[in-house]
Amino acid sequence: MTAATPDIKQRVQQLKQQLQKAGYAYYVLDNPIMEDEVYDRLYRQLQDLESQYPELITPDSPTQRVGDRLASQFTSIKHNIPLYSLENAFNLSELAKWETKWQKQAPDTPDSSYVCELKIDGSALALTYEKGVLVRGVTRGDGVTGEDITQNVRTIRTIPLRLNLDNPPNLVEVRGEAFLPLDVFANINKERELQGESLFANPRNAAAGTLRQLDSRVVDRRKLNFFAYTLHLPPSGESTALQSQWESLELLQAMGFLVNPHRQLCPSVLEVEKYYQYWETARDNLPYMTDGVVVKLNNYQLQKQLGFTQKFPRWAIALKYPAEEAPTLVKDIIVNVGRTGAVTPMAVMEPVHLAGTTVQRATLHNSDRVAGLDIRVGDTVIIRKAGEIIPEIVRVITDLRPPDAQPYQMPTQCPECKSTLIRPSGEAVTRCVNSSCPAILRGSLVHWTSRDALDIRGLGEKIVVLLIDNNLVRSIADLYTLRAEQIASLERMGAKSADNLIKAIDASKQQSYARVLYGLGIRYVGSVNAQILAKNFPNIELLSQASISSLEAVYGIGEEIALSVFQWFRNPANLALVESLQKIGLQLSVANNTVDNKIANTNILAGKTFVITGTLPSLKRSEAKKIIEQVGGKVTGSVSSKTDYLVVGENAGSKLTKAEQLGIVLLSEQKLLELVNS
Ligand code: 0OW
Repeated sequence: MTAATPDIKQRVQQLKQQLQKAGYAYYVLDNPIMEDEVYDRLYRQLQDLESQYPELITPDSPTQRVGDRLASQFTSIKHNIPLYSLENAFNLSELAKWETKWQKQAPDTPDSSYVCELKIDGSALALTYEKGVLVRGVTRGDGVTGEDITQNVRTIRTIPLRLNLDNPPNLVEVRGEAFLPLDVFANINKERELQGESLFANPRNAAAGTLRQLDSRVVDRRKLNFFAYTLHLPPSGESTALQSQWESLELLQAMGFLVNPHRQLCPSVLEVEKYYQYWETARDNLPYMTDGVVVKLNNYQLQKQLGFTQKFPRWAIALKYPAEEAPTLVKDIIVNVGRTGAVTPMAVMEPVHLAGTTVQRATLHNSDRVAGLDIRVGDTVIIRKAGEIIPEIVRVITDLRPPDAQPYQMPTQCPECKSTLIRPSGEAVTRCVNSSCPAILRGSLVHWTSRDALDIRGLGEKIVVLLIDNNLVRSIADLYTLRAEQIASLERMGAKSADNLIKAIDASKQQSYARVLYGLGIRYVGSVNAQILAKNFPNIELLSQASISSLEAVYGIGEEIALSVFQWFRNPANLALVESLQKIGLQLSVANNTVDNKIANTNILAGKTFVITGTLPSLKRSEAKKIIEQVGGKVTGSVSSKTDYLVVGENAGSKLTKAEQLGIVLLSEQKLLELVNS
């Protein structure tokens, strides 16, 4: 490799600065300074230069936010300064008592102003910067020791990789709250529901769970955010040392952090009370969860004078909003059989108005949770709903239990098909494993016709149920042999709508291979993973023959997904379905894919010339050529100085020798697919 010239070095530095500035404007200021396409082009220029001159890669480069190595575990780190939690006040009179208490300890303070900050309902993080560069991100843990999750923290776009300071101090510590915006949280739960996984009960759990993912690519896709609220600078003799919390928040913002914009400097507790009362309802319109207000004495001298108890700072308090709870009667406990066969107990209750909505049902998750609560039909329970989140049953008021209430028993037979339910060892979930169970069939058909799958307009759950109940379909493939008169005979269906439905079903044959993969409903294969699998295994034969290790090797596909895909293709009923879909004419490869192929619309290899030599492990040469051309690349037959990449398979010959002499970048099939995916 040739060394980087001063011009190249300068270009790399310039690209990094431009991309950092653009990223800050986009993510922190929410005020983009360039179009996405321009950003992407600059980003790829930097990536290309860094891949040609790896010695120019620095940890604060925008290309270094998402790592591609799985963490095996997280190391424990002792915090330099403990991350204290907060004493709680549940109403304004408790706030007044807190004020009286601290005033007794510091009666003559010249500055008793407060800073009010919304209490973000997320997961606290401690960040360390050395000479302005982010070197470590640690979870709060128990406040004294946390886990080093630096790789995951780097994916949070509102956490700067380098502080926006001209001459940064040697060491800076920043604390704040990592959180999931409500819309992101809802999408994560929707994806998990579609995959038959358990749902996160609230954004706080989802944020904490995401931060502890071993694969930072999963963290990156979850789009975590971060509000900074504490700044620790090394003690510096100058009087410029920080004097107050308000100043710290201003400086954090200047450094490039996202600081909550609804903070307020309050001269006295009267303004604190107004702030608290205003946000009790106004917070419902915020795009993230809050559970109170953090009230802090602003003056750092006063904070120092008051100090800490064993657990809390004496100079701050969390003024909480009462969580919305209400009693109601359990009228019934039913079970719902999901698309994956998971049998979920559900409490049906007297309707009760809670947190702005009428609540009638609450999931009981699984039989362990039912047993834990010992919830029975006829019980009176306290249910709780904070913000937009799924109501949960907090406890049973056993004193109000009717004498004849019986402990709940999970059914042993599937309520839909009567087959015996099983509870796989080590799993909390009880399942129906009869693949022709109407509930599983119903769920899989609804999933197949859904918007992100085959998108068969007009074929919703109601008609799916009619088709199953009238024995017109027993599998996904049966949809494609339906005749208009069969549909027209269904209730509320006329000849015209039957005809439209047949046309919509037929048109779905043109949907992309990636959509078909997603539509198959393989556990843990959501629409994003389906795209990744389609790009890496360009036809379904390759995917069905792929080993677990080759699946795991794919960027973004973890162990759980790899195993699920591998096992799915070892189920004869699934292979029979794939064979039927092949005969029907569904798209089962990228080669002749025409619709909705994200690859075809991107020109990421525009202007790049490739030569392919040797036998590739899984791609035919024509397929590799097609994939390169689909993203704007050119494939020629011979190596020359104009060649950018040589794709090398088994038994590569003279082309490889020539490419090595010319210093041409060599790519394996795997690296080619990753390049195409990037
Ligand atoms: N969640 C928050 C928040 C905040 C710290 C400083 C010293 C003790 C608490 O929005 N705005 N400000 C602080 O200040 N803490 C917060 O959250 C705490 C951190 C640990 C437990 C809570 O999440």
